[in-house]
Amino acid sequence: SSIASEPTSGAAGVLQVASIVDGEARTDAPGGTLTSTNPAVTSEVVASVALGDAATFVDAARAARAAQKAWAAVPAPARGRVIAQVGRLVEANKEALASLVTREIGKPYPEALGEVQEIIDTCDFFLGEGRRLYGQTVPSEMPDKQLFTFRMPVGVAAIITAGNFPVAVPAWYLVPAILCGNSVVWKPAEYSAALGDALARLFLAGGVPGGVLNVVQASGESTFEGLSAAMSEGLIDKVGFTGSSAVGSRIGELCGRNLQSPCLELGGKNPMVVMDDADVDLAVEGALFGGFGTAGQRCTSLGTAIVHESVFDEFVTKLSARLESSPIGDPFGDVLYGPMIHERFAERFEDWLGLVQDHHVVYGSSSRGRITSSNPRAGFVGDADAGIFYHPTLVVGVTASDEIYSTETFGPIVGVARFSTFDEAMELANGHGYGLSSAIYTRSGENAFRFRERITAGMVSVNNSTSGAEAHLPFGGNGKSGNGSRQSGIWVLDQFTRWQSMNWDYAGKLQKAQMDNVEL
Ligand code: UN1
Repeated sequence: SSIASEPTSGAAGVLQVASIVDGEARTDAPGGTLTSTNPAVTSEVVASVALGDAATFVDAARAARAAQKAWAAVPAPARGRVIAQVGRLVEANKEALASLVTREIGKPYPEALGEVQEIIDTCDFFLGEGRRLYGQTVPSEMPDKQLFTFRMPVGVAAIITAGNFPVAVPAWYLVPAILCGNSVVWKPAEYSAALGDALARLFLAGGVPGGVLNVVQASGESTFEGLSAAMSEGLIDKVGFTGSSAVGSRIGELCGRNLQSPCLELGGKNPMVVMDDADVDLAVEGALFGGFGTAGQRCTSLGTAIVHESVFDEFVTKLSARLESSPIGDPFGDVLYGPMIHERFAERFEDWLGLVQDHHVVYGSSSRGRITSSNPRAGFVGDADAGIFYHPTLVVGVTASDEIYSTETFGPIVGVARFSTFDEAMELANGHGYGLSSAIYTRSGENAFRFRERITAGMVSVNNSTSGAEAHLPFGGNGKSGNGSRQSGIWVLDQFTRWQSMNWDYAGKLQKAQMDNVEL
């Protein structure tokens, strides 16, 4: 069947989702069938997903390879117009796509609208880049000779993304990759298969040719197997991966064996330093949103608040009070956060709750863990028994030797550590080895710049939360958070293009570089 702009609805509005290779839905399911459910009401089936396997991935890579040269031959400004058209379609479907984000992964609706807006912003940015994609003219060592640089497309990009930002983060890869003249094999997270399908259909309906964007719905292991086979056949030129540091390191090994450097956006343990001169109320709001917004399931979520001893008690008391009064529940309601994305995230989160049980857990100690009618929460919005909801947990008195200090948790849990000197704060802010996002709360410009100089993270907020990066600044991390690659803005162009140099000699005689230079 050919791809129209609307996904097929089966019984009771259940979306029928399959891989899309060369513009054709692959409804056979060699990898079995998966059911995608609403994490706020797990009895509600969102989609039935026909999974592909490793061979589907290789087929998709072949289709991408076959389509790439013709796409690269389309002038970049015309590719930009296609991206602009995709942006307009996303805008026209903003509420529908945001509702599907809320239904399939439980992200509160206002945040889901913000996520869809990030796609629109990305398309806006890259419409303009289609008319730039600048190279340079460079002087030569010799007379009658001119040097140039050009950006070349990479070729075929394999993009593997996570379920917590199921449409914006994929768009950060797909939009620039396609704009730069590449073709793509995209593997969305299994938790967000319907969103992967919906976003891909908007790209195809906007005018991206079928072979230029292929979607493989498959398990992680099949994808790894397919990626590895496609790479050994020379079908993949670039891998972009957003997900855990553990999987990122496997992808990195595979790419290394194939002499490729992937774009890796991995985990975070993002610190927030609260100085003695901070606006504590503002810092509390930053911790509430950064740590508990999206149920802590952002790679930029706050890990540990590192608080000066003089404001420590005030900070903990105020943050506990804000948590106490913040509604949690139905992500279509007015809530601080909704459910965990999937039962698999909840299982890992339960492990964390076990690990911190000996700590001083100030909030949620009497009612911790899963929110149900037998472990209720005042002010819960919706039906607690129907979904995967968790009480917020604040772990007070975290030190560098605690496991929770140095490991990403991906759930509604925040550690609070105490410091007295700036050096101690910086040691705690960097010592876990991640380096994605960070924040400092202070009224002093000097503190802010000293923090910026000494933090190893790729992103720094002053008096704002660790999460909420804008879509046109470089996004990415260091250490365990990635391999130094950056997405977004002009910086991502270095992921999806390679520099080509050219020299043009019009002297009419052979001039030898490094030998026939003009003597001064
Ligand atoms: C992620 O969690 O993978 O900075 C990305 C933010 C968002 C992106 C998060 N704009 O929180």
